[in-house]
Amino acid sequence: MSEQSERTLILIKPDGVRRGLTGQILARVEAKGYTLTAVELRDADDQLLAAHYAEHEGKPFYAPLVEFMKSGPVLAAVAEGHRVIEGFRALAGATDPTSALPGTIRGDFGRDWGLAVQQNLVHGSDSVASAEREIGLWFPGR
Ligand code: DAT
Ligand code: MG
Repeated sequence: MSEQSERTLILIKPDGVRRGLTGQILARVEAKGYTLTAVELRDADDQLLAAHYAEHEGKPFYAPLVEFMKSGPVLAAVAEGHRVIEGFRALAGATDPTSALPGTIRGDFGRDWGLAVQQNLVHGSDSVASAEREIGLWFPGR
């Protein structure tokens, strides 16, 4: 019997790409046992980011967030496996990199730079509905 599959969208944000951490971050996803089924370096534009971050429109960190996400290439990936959505968010750690626990991606590699938006290295979908919506935005047709 094959495992019940679930998918999530992972983004390595421009800070992670700039700092040369893509390999180490993807290695953690693979070491945990999930399967990468798509990996692509992308330059995100306003239209894609507005759709991706629609839930945050109007918040004080929204404009800085979009500018940050356009500040360099983003590595977009799809990972698969039973409970991968919850599992990747556990690997990523808390949104605030200062309080993200050591052992997590944000806890080990991230810090607060005192900017208007947290630069916290990775994005991971937070529900099945978000994952399918976000995969459709970043990888149309997959
Ligand atoms: P997450 O990425 O953990 O799902 P989120 O969806 O609430 O967090 O927010 C999207 C991104 O916006 C987050 O990764 C970093 C930034 N952000 C969120 N809340 C913030 C805040 N209060 N101050 C600064 N940046 C924030
Ligand atoms: Mg989120």
